[in-house]
Amino acid sequence: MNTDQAKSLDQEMKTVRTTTAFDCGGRCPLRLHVQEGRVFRVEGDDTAGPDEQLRACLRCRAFRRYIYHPDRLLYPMKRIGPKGKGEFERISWDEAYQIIIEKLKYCIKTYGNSSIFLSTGGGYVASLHSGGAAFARLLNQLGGYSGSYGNVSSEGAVWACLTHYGSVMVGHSREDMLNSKLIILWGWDPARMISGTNTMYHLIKARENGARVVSIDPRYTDTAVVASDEWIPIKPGTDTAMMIAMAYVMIRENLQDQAFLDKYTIGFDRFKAYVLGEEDGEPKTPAWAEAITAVPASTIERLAREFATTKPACLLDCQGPARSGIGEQYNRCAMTLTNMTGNTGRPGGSAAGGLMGIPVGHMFFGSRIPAGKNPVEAGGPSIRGTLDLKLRLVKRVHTNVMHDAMLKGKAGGYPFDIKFVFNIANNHLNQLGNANKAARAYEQLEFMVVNDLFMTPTARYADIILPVTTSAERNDTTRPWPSGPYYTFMNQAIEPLGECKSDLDIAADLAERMGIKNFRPMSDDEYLRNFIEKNPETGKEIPDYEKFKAQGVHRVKLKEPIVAFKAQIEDPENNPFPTPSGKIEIFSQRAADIGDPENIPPIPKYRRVKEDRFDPLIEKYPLQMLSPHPRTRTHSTMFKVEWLQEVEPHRAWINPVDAEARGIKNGDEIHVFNDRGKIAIEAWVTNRIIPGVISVTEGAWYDPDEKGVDRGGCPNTLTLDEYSPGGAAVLKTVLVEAKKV
Ligand SMILES: Nc1nc2c(c(=O)[nH]1)N[C@H]1C(S)=C(S)[C@@H](COP(=O)(O)OP(=O)(O)OC[C@H]3O[C@@H](n4cnc5c(=O)[nH]c(N)nc54)[C@H](O)[C@@H]3O)O[C@H]1N2
Ligand SMILES: Nc1nc2c(c(=O)[nH]1)N[C@H]1C(S)=C(S)[C@@H](COP(=O)(O)OP(=O)(O)OC[C@H]3O[C@@H](n4cnc5c(=O)[nH]c(N)nc54)[C@H](O)[C@@H]3O)O[C@H]1N2
Ligand SMILES: [Mo]
Repeated sequence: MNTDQAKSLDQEMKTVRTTTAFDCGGRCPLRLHVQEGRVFRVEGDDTAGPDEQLRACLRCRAFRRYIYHPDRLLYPMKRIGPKGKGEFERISWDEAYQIIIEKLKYCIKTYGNSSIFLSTGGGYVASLHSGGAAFARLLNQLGGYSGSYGNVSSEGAVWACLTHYGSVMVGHSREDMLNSKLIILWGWDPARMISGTNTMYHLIKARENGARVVSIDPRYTDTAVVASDEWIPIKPGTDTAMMIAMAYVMIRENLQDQAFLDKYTIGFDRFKAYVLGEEDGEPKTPAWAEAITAVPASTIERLAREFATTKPACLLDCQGPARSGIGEQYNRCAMTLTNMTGNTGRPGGSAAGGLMGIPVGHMFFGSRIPAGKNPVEAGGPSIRGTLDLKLRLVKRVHTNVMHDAMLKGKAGGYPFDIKFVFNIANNHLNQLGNANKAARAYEQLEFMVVNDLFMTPTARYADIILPVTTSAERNDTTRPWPSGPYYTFMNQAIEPLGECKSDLDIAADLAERMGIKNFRPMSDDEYLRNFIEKNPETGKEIPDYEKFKAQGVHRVKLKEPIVAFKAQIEDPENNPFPTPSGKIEIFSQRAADIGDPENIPPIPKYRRVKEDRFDPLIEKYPLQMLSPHPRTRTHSTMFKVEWLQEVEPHRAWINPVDAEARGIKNGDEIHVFNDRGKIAIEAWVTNRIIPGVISVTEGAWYDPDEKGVDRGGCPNTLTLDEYSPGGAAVLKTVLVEAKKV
């Protein structure tokens, strides 16, 4: 290339600062290099030195392959074959809108507004173009809609945190790990699942700084491989037993921080009575826990002593193990241990609770489009401060049973009969429990619209599919999960591909055609400027909108690391905990008032549940199945990107003991099955998982063959569509068997 050519090339090229808005917990500042209207290269953050760099992971680095994937949907489509077969034909936007509006009006008139179900998801989490809020706004102006309750990620942890602390802001900013001497990662694998873009950087620094890092997980996780000093394998669903036995050791050896407990908590005596066996005649000794957890009693004793005597120490539980039969108790027990060791509210410590949120710009997370009030939900019971899930489900269905509700409606005890579904930014057939039942539910629906970028397993059941843009094709703002602390600006890099539109564009088009005035009163830029400048938090934090837009990222300068409940601990008189007692509630009267002590114990407890390792069903289905989040995708998003498929093929982790007993060799095709379904998948025989447990990452696309075998290997073909007493989606408590094909 001669100099002139290079120069002209240079002039045509531009670099656009943006990020993705996938629901992976991170937000990576990206530079999209664009030439002649096409992104030709993706680079990561160059706006800070190593301590502050927000380093993009493999998924964002493959963003170009996602934007230009040959399977991207580029035009509106109408189903022409049987549901689920994926036979569609291209139609115009006009025709698509006309069909949708006709059907919407018909369903509202014939069955009422409650027959319209709006299902949103984690496909896109940003301020302006998030489809959930745009469609809620549209439907509210048309008389309302039915919806679901229960965050599929974290409802168990949310319930536990509200019970225990009265707040979900239980996190420390990540650099506070550097103040720790002992870090216990209890069911948390941040090297694989992003939980704040630079979390691993700070964890590794903390270890270099002398902290001992322990991973407790049925799998030898990626984090354990690269950053842990010790791996303690444990049977799934039994963490509460180990935590309670650690409490037993601390109490017997008088290692608990009694002054902390006396000053800041209520109900420790009730918990102590349970732990010592005074309540039920069963002392919760390490030997008792060993029989449940398969963790040696000596290990439990050692860790209990270490945790109680190493200060400060942080226990980081998460949401994965809580996405289970009685998952909220895992987070409650973890919080109780951090209280017993006096680590709550202290630098280098932790409050536990699994949510890890910090109060910087959390109001800014997700959509800022005002949705308005939903007339269908008017007149419901007051749910303020309630821990009673039943009250929250008077006007809604729990997320993980929405497909059951579609099948059974009011006759099945649900609040409405669903006829028409808007599925926006989710792949729920694939991602909620019991995919075969979900397929049956979508098959019998009267009508379904899916907005997506790809022909997902859910989209195959749609009547109309509307094609959506990527974040490279529009302007928006976002922030990472509550770990931050920073905001990112997504500058539009390219024109929308094909005829793609954003969900907000689509909702606005429908609104206009249905005679709704002033649906989108501002331009995108005015909206974004308003969000930033008028928001009480961001308004203070981001002084200059134009500068933020140009830089693509705004870091919030913290004087010191954020420590959850620091104020409550330093000055309790002036800063009570937001619980009814003003203290940390190891005993919760609100939980007791629900009147179901077996399922909703007012103190944290170990509890047996259906399909746990002691369920007699284990005779028939002897393996517990885990379904961790994929390193190479965000759930099912990016599934099609070949680069990412190459990084980590979809395989079931199985221990050599279990493999040998079944004649399974590494690389064999196996079937994993139970009464709900059967998946076909390649076996990976590895000591990185304990015997009795099999692991299949979530997000692989459901793909049933004519015999009903899911050739895509989607773990939700096997999971339960149920929820725990605290509202956790029961996705990790499931028994299966595996056999060589
Ligand atoms: N790369 C990537 N990052 C992501 C996501 C993604 O899809 N891809 N998704 C994002 C979202 S929406 C969420 S909610 C979070 C999810 O984050 P998590 O909920 O933390 O993730 P999981 O992978 O479900 O589970 C974490 C770990 O728990 C372990 N585990 C499972 N059951 C048990 C148990 O009973 N006991 C113990 N001790 N450990 C257990 C698993 O082996 C796994 O290593 O991740 C976010 N980050
Ligand atoms: N077995 C098992 N299942 C699980 C979990 C588990 O641990 N185990 N974890 C659960 C958790 S924590 C979560 S959060 C859920 C996530 O479940 P979902 O919310 O269903 O997430 P995705 O599978 O990523 O599906 C998002 C879809 O949105 C599309 N999309 C992306 N951007 C846009 C946009 O701007 N507009 C529209 N309309 N669509 C867009 C993507 O192409 C994709 O098809 O999965 C849950 N499922
Ligand atoms: Mo999630």
